[in-house]
Amino acid sequence: MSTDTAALQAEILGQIAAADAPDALEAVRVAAMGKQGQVTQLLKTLGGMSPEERSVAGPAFNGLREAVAAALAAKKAALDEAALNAKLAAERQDMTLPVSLPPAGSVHPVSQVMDELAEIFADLGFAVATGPEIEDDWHNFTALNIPESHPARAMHDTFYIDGQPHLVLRTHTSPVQIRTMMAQQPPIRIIAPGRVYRSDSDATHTPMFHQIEGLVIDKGITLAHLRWTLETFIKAFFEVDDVALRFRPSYFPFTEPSVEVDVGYSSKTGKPAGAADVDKWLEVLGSGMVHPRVIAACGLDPNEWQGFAFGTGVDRLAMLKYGLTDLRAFFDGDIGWLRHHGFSAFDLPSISAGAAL
Ligand code: 2NM
Repeated sequence: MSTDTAALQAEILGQIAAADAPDALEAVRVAAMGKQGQVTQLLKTLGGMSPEERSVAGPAFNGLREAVAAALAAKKAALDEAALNAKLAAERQDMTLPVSLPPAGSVHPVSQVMDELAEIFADLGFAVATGPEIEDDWHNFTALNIPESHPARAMHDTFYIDGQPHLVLRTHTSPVQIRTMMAQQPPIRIIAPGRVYRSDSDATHTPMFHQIEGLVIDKGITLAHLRWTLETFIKAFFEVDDVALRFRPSYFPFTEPSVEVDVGYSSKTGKPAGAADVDKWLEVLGSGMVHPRVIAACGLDPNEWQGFAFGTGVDRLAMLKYGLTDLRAFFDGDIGWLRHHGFSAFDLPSISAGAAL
């Protein structure tokens, strides 16, 4: 390398070292390696040299070009890293600082009502049971005395899993009761809350909705136990001391006898009421004595064990208790609706407040 080339390299590397910002470094790069840059111009002179001159100057000039390019790249990386570190330092937030605003989220009315129901039934000695939302047709239908030809099995009600005709989205939470009866010995006292699915969609039906069902299996269980349990539950849930109930004979394949329960309602208070104040009836529950065939299907002797079961819609209970009118709004995820109708996460139902017995 000639002294000229060595001097030029030292000069340019000095400029690179002195560049303390990306635009200063870019100016050095253009002055050295740009079209009119010193290194570029020097490389162009190779064309006019004799082969002997070029065999000496060529490697020297290329060495210069490589040294400058490497120094530029190293300096650029160092400046980029310094810039990133400065940005990160400026943006740093202390996540351990206490929040200055109250939490903005709220508990959905369906979740609130589910919690209230679990609380009420826990006080009556019921455990919460859960099960899969994708069920096989034996647990969802057959064990519940719903034979192959029953209309509830028809395609328009039930969502079937593609290519697996024995699997359905559960149409009720009753299969949880079946699984419980098969897994544990009586006495059984459970509630089964959860999502259920039916192919139905209009102003009062959504293809997914929430149910809660209850089951008691023991010796000597009668309709009187059913009646007391439902009356106690309705009073606790609606926070009233007196309630008129109307038990109407009905039909479900899985109960015999089957009973639909209407709650006496006072339009004046907008709440369930005692007989003297009732001016309309609302149907709120289906129930009955568990069919002996259902008990037998679960491997229990129906001559030894009896029980009652009931079921109701959680979404509908939430509408009645909290004066909500549009079922579809429940599942829109509209943050304004949630803010207005939601509940504080700290406002858990308890015996001393809210849904108390
Ligand atoms: C209802 C109405 C009546 C019910 C029955 C059972 C089981 F598994 F024990 F047979 N579970 N749920 C039942 C009875 C559900 O919902 C309207």
